[in-house]
Amino acid sequence: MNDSAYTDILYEKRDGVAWITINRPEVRNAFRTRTVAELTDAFSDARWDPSVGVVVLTGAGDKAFCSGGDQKERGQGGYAPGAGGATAQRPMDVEALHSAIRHIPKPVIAMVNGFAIGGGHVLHVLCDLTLASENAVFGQTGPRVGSVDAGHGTGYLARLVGEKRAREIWYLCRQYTAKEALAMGLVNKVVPQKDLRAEVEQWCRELLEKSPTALALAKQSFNIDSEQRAGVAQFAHTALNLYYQTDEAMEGRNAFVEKRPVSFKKYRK
Ligand code: S0N
Repeated sequence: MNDSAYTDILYEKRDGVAWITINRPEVRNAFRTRTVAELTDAFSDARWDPSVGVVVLTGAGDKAFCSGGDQKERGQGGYAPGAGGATAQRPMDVEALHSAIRHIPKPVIAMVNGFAIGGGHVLHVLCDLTLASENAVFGQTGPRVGSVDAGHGTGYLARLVGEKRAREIWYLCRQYTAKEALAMGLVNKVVPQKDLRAEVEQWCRELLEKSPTALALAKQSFNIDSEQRAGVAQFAHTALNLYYQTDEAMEGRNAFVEKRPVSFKKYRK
C-alpha cells in the first residue's frame, strides 16, 4: 500500500521517528477493517526503513488514543471486509497488527492522549512503552459489547498487571484513570496533556542514541517469554469470529449502537 493512499491513519517519518496516528476522531479513533490494514502496512514500512529507529502510535485529537473495533462496521459474523484499494474484500486482521507491533525490532511507544478502550487498550498494552496524558482513560469493554480478545489481550495484560487485576479489568469493564494505570504498572509515565508530545519526543531522542542492535535483541528477548501466546492469539481470533456470529455477541454490539442498556441474562447457561 502506498502511504498516500491511507485514509484512516496519518503516517509521518521525521528525525528517526515514525509517527503513526489513527485519524478517526469522530468515532474516538475506533478502527475499522481498513484502519487495521493501514496500521499494519505502516508498521511494516517502519520495520524495513533504516532511517526509522522508534515508532510512536497515537490517536488524532485530544479525546482518544483508540476505542477499539468500530462497532458500526461490525455485523453478525464480525467486521465488514475492507472497502476499496489494497484492503478490498480482506477481513479485519487484528492479529496481524498485534504481530507487527510485537515483531518490529524497534521500540514502539504508545502515546495515549485520551481513551484507550477495548481493542484500543490492547494496542497500547502491546506497545513496548506507554506514555499517557493526565486525562487518559484505560479499560476493556469486551464482555459488555459481546467481544473478547482472548489472545494477547488477556494473557499479556496479566503479565503487566497480574492475574487478579487483569481479570478485574476484563470481567468488570470499568474505566481507570491515568493515575490508577500508573500505579498498576500499565503505563510508564503520566504527564499533563500539553506536555505529552514533548515528553514522547524526549524519550524518542534517548532511544535513538542507543545501539539499535542491542535494542532489537532486548525487545526480541523480552518477547520470547510471551511468544507462546502467539499461537493462542491465532486461535482466539478464530474463536472470536465464531462468537461474533451468535445472537449473544450481537446483543452487546446492538446495545452500544442503539445507546440502550445491554441484556445478556437469557444467554446464561
Ligand atoms: C470510548 C468511549 C468510552 C468514549 O465515550 P464518550 O467520550 O462518552 O464518547 P461517545 O459519545 O461514546 O462516542 C463518541 C462517538 O464515537 C462513537 N464511537 C465511540 N467508540 C466507538 C466504537 N468503538 N465504534 C464505533 N463508534 C464508536 C460513538 O458511537 C459516538 O458517535 P455518535 O455521536 O454518532 O453516537 C465510548 O465511546 C465507548 O465505550 N466506545 C466503545 C468501545 C468499545 O466497546 N470497543 C470495542 C471493544 N472490544 C473489546 O473490548 C474486545 C475485542 C477486541 O479487543 C477486539 C479484538 C479483535 C478485533 C476487534 C476488537 C474490538 O475492539 O472490537
